[in-house]
Amino acid sequence: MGPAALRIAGLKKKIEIQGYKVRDIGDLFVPVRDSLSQEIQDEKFLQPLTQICEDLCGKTHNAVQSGNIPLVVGGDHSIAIGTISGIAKHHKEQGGELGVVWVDAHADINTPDSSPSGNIHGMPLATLMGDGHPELCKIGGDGPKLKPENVALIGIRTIDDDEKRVLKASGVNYYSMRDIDERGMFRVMKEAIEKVSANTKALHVSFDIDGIDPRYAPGVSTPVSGGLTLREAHLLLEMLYETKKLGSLEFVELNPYTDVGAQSANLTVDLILSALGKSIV
Ligand code: Z70
Ligand code: MN
Ligand code: MN
Ligand code: MN
Repeated sequence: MGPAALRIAGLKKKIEIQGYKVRDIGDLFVPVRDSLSQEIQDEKFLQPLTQICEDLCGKTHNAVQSGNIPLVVGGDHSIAIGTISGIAKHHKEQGGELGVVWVDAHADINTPDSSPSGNIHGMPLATLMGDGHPELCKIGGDGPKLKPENVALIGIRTIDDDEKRVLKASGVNYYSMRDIDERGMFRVMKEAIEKVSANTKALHVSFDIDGIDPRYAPGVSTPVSGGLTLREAHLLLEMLYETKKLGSLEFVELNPYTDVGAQSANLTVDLILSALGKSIV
């Protein structure tokens, strides 16, 4: 329902006003969840998610290869496996590396071994770095799609016990809500951008709407209090745009069913515009 809510909120028109040519290639084919067999449900939808991510990987690869900026909207954060695999494949072909800023309340760095839930939306970051279900790790070609030093995780505030160990051992740059409290978003983002830009040709933002505080964005499936303010989220995206290296975007986990009116959908559209260069003055 997330993409539909963003279309209704005027996403395409508002990006066009910002000066871009926009092509909406429609929804990916995603089977109706509750129509799937018990076996597939017990496997946490691994098989349909693999198909969806393979499809998406081809589409983002195509988009970046032809010089376009893919904007992927979801949908749960499992889709980042498809989105980023396609983009990273392109940069690998060009002999370059991809940097990623991952905004989230969660770290999304569980492995099948560390995960208490088994949910794949808790594993995309580890999967993209090569530690995950083999069928997901090989999407877009064998081998890791991201190097930990090229990743910055921002806004985290709820991490599973085993996942903490995985995060610390991973080498990913991470900035918790406490870091943002202490240092402010401006300084955190300056450092994060320095880190993920150092060895990379292009940047991607993977923005989980639950990274924002639920008082601004209630329309998510797993609200966690103590998140980013509206202004912090905009500043983060404005700073990313100003790098002139932001080549792809992804906004996930918008859930219109839990939204208050269209508050979170409208906010998501505004955030996308900041990432595409909209400024106050
Ligand atoms: C928990 C798990 C999660 C949402 C990521 C939560 C994961 N760490 N939830 N994004 N919405 O199950 O792995
Ligand atoms: Mn997430
Ligand atoms: Mn290519
Ligand atoms: Mn999350």
